Amino acid sequence: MKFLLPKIYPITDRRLSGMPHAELIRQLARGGASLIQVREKGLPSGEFLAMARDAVAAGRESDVKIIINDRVDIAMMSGAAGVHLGQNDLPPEAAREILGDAAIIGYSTHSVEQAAAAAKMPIDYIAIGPIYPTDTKEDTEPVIGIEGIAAVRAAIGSIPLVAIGGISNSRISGVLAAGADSVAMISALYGDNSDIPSRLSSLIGIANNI
Ligand code: TZP
Ligand code: MG
Repeated sequence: MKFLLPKIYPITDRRLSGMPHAELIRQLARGGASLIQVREKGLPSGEFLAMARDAVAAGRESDVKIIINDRVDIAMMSGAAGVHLGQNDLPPEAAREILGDAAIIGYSTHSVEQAAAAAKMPIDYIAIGPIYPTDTKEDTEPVIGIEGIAAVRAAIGSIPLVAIGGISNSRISGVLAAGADSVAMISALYGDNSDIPSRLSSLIGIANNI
């Protein structure tokens, strides 16, 4: 069965939110999240594993699936629902061999060519980005814009597609209309000090009313 992506796919960020992943997951769950990616860069592996285990436990409290960014080993050892791989991580074929058929595997792409290649891999969704400029990730590839989403959709058929990078409230409808199934977000969720659950639930409302 094809994996169904939620229209809004939150990604955790300890720096921007000032909160541990597990606490952020509880808040995002209150706002209606059903799938959350835990993104952690540069921590020693043991500390990342401990945080990932806390994150998975927090997700279980509300039936939220947790996806671990980059690390197949941490995804496996924490009992996460899956992993989100980048172009320089373990290849999707290897991740599938390790995690098995039930795991959710996502794969980041940055061009139509990469997305077309990804469409032949054993993955559950393709991510494409950055769509717009973003300050959240350093050294991003060039932005591909709304036209890029449409070109990727044409190249990959009906595989679930996540758009990422610089997507704010007012850009959600254009991104979904161009062919994305889901919008992954970081700074739109934590960019100011407003209440995270109500922020997310209003973003989900925007995405569902298109
Ligand atoms: N990958 C491509 S752009 C990006 C990632 C992780 C950052 C997305 O964050 P934001 O704040 O939603 O632009
Ligand atoms: Mg990555």
